Amino acid sequence: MERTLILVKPDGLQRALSGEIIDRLEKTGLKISGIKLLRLSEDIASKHYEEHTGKPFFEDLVNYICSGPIIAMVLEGPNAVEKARNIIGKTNPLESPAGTIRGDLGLEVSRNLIHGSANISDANREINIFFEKHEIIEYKRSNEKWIID
Ligand code: DAT
Ligand code: MG
Repeated sequence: MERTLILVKPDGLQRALSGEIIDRLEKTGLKISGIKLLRLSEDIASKHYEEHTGKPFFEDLVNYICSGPIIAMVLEGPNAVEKARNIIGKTNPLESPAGTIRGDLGLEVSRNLIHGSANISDANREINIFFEKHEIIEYKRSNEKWIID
């Protein structure tokens, strides 16, 4: 089953929106298979965002993601990557439609509350940065047949 990496960014926690953000994703039927609170080092943050190295916003991005605790989460389910990205919205909250997390809860691209992996290969790479194998738990939910055909 497909997995994606989600981060509730520091603004999400500071604004007490982590419950709301997780709620929206969890209610889709995607299953939480790993979750933790952590504060990123500059090294880990730079590794996570390595595709953006050298861009004008890179330093601010790394400072922001390291500025407070975050929640890292692995979500699992059919098309988990694309489904989570649809719920999250566009990179810039201003361009994100109503009904999406960034569209409903954010104003600026540099305070966009949440990260979700962009594709399956990014998801695998990012999950490996944040989670050890034993921190991802495989389990069945009793109502799974009502969520996944
Ligand atoms: P996403 O988080 O939607 O995958 P991305 O990978 O293009 O977006 O960029 C990573 C993060 O970098 C994004 O969530 C917010 C920040 N960012 C992207 N473009 C930016 C810009 N033009 N100015 C400031 N921050 C930006
Ligand atoms: Mg991205």
